[in-house]
Amino acid sequence: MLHRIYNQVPFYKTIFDKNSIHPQDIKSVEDLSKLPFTKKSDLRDYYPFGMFAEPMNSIRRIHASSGTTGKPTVVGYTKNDLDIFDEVVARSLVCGGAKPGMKLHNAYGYGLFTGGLGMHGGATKLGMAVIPVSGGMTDRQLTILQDFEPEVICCTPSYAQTLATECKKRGIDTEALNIKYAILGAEPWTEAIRTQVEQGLHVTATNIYGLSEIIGPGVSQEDFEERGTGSYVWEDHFYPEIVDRDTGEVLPYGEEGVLVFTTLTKEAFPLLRYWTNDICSINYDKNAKRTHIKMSSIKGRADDMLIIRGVNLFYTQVEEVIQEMDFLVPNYQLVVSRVGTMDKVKVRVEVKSGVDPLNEDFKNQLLSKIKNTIGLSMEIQLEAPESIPGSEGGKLKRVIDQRVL
Ligand code: DLL
Repeated sequence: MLHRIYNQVPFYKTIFDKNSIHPQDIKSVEDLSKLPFTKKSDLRDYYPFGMFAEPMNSIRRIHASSGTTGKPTVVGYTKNDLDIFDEVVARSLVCGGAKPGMKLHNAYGYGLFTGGLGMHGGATKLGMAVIPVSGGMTDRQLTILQDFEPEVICCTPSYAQTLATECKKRGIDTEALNIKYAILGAEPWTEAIRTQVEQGLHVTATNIYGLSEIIGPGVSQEDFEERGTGSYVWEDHFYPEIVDRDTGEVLPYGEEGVLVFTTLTKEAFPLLRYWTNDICSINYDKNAKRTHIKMSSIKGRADDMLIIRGVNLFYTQVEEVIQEMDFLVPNYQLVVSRVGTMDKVKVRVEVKSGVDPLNEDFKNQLLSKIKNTIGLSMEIQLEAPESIPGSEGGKLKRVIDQRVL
């Protein structure tokens, strides 16, 4: 693969030559650390197809992920890459509880986003009946959940929250639904949302992780019987490293840092040491069912980390505190603003039905819990149930940044 990359991707040839490294010098995965990282900005520089290692007549599909700024990142797949994609997603589905013969309600968006078609291909390979609902149109989603009786649903965790809330609002008895497993990913989420979704939809909910650049969904997946212990990385295809976000130094297992992947088998869009910007740790779990390494859930993206009065903050940390407050549901939003030179965070979070949002005691409880665990004072605004906008189908923006930077 290294020789192919060297000869067919000008970006990598330059990198190797500039660092006086030849593909022959990389004799093991450990030797990869001799190479510099590949970053999203490098991909942008070669927009749209300049990073492809195969000619267009070998490409069978193109996807793109829209970043927060500028042009999207474009990725391509050969026939063999699509087979690998199907394979890792099929594995992920099994890991999440799915079996051949079951129906998959696929509520990830179809289109340039890798979620919809990625899950679709893997489920087909596994022998499931795919219902390609795509995201949004919640009324129709609920009808299909009731009438088509799928056993498995996949969507973003925030959209699963929306579905749970809407079922409750409409008096749909979720215990009577056939749905058993929810495979949720594409954005960070914590145990708070797992509890809400599992109780709200009567499912076993697991985490699926991935990114377009590496393949799409199905880079790693949590096992339905080992929830909360991390997600298996399909490391026969994607070699993970955790590196220090400032120095780039490879960190030992168990330490938190930036997740970096090298694709080992991809043809059209191979990447060496791709800097995902996602923060987590990796480790082997000796008591696990499978032998692959596990990655912890993603705390957030390095570029989404807020620095508030010198304290680093990921929104998932607030979500974790919400989990401990039995009067709250994890429907929330962080509003960041600047007063003078001071950044301020307001937490808007919904109370459970029947709880008074004006209850000062509850407000103070949350305030001091956040102060004690995160080390920051935040403004708290408790809100009535169903008053904070949730996901309408895709990834949800939890942080509203009002600062003019
Ligand atoms: O979100 C692929 C995907 C689709 C994964 C469906 C899972 C399910 P992108 O649009 O390229 O691809 O976004 C990738 O989303 O770098 C993470 O920051 C975030 N992300 C994806 N899965 C998770 C997860 C798809 N389970 C970016 N937990 C990644 C936390 C996630 N963050």
